[in-house]
Amino acid sequence: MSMNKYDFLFLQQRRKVLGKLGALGIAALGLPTISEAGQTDTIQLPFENGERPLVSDLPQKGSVILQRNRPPLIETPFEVFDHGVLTPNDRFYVRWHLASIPTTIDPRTYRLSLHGNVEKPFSVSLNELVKGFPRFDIVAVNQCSGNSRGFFSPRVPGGQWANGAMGNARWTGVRLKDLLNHAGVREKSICVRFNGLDSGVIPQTPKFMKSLAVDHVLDGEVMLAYAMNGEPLPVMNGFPLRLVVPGWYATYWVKMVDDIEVLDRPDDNFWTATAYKVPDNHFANVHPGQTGVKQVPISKMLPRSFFTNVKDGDTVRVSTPTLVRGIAFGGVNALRAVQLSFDGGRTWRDAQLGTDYGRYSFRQWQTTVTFTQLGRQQVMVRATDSTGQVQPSTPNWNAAGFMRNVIESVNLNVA
Ligand SMILES: Nc1nc2c(c(=O)[nH]1)N[C@H]1C(S)=C(S)[C@@H](COP(=O)(O)O)O[C@H]1N2
Ligand SMILES: [Mo]
Repeated sequence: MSMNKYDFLFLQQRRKVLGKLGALGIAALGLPTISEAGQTDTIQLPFENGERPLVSDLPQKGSVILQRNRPPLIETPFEVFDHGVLTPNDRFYVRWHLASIPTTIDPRTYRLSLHGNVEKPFSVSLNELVKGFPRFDIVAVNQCSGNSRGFFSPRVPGGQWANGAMGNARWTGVRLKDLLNHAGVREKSICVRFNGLDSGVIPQTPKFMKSLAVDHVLDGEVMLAYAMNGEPLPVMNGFPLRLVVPGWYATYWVKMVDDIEVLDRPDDNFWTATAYKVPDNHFANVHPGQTGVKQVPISKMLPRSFFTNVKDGDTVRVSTPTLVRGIAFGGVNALRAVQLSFDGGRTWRDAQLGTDYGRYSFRQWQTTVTFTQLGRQQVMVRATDSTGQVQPSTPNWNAAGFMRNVIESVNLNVA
């Protein structure tokens, strides 16, 4: 038996998770209510009614923004993105649809099964999965479809996120391609459906399941991750196994996966067939109230870029070289360039790009600028991907609040 550096993760995890969850009592993942948490710290998200509790007593989490208790909705404070391109696990955002989430998982008895339209259905323990299949690593951005929904105008229902419903991590695990080849996908297979351990409080609630086309799942990048930034996944981020779909919105990144089924028909389950639709046009954009627009399943992420060391209203010194920096990503395509404009978008100049962690990762950008005029100075940032696709200068709008990727800007006060 070969040693694997990830073996220890599973042996230690049970105690670790139980220890921390134990402190919160039996309800554990039913997070403490705001009053129980006794928290007075708050953070103001940059839109109306944007005040939220800042909490630091959630299982396996550091200081994060509590958007909602149950099911958990937790946002990453934006300053975290200034510290590096990999988002620490304990600050990584969290989103669940259904309220019944296991609070303890025993990695020694956990099993993953793969079945459906395959030659040899199988089921494996975590140890068998780690030892039996080649290890695969990728750095990729996980972004909620509704990231930045709080900025939609007119406002739309749903979690009122600022820009922190995203994170970037190094994911380690096994490729779906290797799992599917092991089982032998039969002819006439259409899609592969992923199911996790969470469920609704009433039995009628549809299980959260997502499907992807067979060819996509076989692309050699779609994977099941058992580690995130070299550590076991936090329970709230899907311990012990989660799907990683590089370049696609996080709704597909099913957590706590224990069941994979190959289907020889389109998937008609609610979360795949009905939910998560967007207008069938480039930026998922309609006029508020517009009807009759064809809707398609959400899929590939668009390019985005953000300031991380300055924010709206900050004061900077006149005639002094000032470092401005941030992060950007290309979405489903690689990032080609990040550019800044100081004249309202008339002209753009390239920012310098930091280390490249791969096509699906955040990438740091920076530039040094000397402001010579006193008063208000607007700075805009935009990303271009490898296909030449640029962020739009006007915000998109759709009723679900999905796929925002408008050019970001800050107004600085030069003094
Ligand atoms: N099992 C399960 N997986 C899930 C979900 C869920 O409700 N249940 N939500 C999805 C959605 S919509 C998002 S945005 C991401 C959030 O991933 P995170 O909580 O690790 O940040 O998980 C995805 N995977
Ligand atoms: Mo999401």
